[in-house]
Amino acid sequence: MSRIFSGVQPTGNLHLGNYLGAIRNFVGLQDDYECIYCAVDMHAITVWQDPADLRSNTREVAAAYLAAGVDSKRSIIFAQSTVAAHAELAWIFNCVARLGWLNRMTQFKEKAGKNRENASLGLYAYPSLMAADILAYKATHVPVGEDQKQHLELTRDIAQKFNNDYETETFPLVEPLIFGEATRVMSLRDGSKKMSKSDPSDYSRITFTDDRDSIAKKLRKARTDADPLPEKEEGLEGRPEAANLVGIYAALADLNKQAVLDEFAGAAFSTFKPALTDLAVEKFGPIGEEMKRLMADPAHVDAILKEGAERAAALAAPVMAEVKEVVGFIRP
Ligand code: AQP
Repeated sequence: MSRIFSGVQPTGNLHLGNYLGAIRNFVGLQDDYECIYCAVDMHAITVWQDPADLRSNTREVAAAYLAAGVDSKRSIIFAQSTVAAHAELAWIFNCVARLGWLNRMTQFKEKAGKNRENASLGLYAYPSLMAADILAYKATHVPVGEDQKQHLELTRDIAQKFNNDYETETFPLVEPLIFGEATRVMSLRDGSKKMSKSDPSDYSRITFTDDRDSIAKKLRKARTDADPLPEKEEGLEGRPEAANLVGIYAALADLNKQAVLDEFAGAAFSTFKPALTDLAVEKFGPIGEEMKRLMADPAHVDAILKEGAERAAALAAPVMAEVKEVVGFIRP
């Protein structure tokens, strides 16, 4: 059976983009793959995290997985920092990856911004740790949103260079799994920016913890243009905010965008937004409620994370033994 690895950073403000682009897809994949789902706390600290918030947000990511329907008996749910293989393999990959490759990573450029000299070394090396996350388990498929495509290409480059340099076939070439109608959910305030946890405006995103009133308010305030919805999908071109809301509706309703337009062609946003609110409350609301219920029992979440860490460590152990042998580390 092929193996899946994916992760979400416990940086707070988990949102609809994280759900539609990644977490929701994790659930169905459990039928066909052995799945490993991680709260990537070591990635989170590449930018400053308050320690108490980090602990709580790590449990929140695990709770979001469970609430969305990940089954902790079938799949592995754990926190990255609790399995040492991630850090160990990341160091080896730091010595395989080339500076030139990392210099091209758009996420680093976006997150470091103008003050590049002040960014952490960890933020720069982020894609190398991500490659280690996946390859410590020889995972072959990685469900992610579109924004992670470039990092996965780098994972393939690292695997290939490692295999070539050491003349082995240790690592598989991973395949991204990017699917659904909302692989890149955009900010509700600006259709040119992706919905993101770190956007200073809470109105830019719908979060797992939003109730009906907040969802309604955020969608009411969501930026749109003045035209009614078009008849055909091509009519959404050049209308990023409209395309975003139609995409969110399609993903939540399990339809394609054209099917949504067949229902709402000619409608004004004053009609479409309340319909989208009802749908979001119906589909996303119960997941947030279940996440909050799970968060009220941190001991239960911790027990799942502990068991997951043990299972993950057992899968990574033979891979790390093989890698150390290949690299030439002695194992007295
Ligand atoms: N807007 C999005 N649309 C679709 N998928 C998305 N993902 C993130 N944003 C969107 C997917 O969610 C998974 C987890 O993301 P992450 O927490 O590891 O990091 P990120 O991509 O950096 O997420 P954010 O929310 O944008 O956080 P900040 O603001 O810290 O940068 C990934 O599979 C990602 O593709």
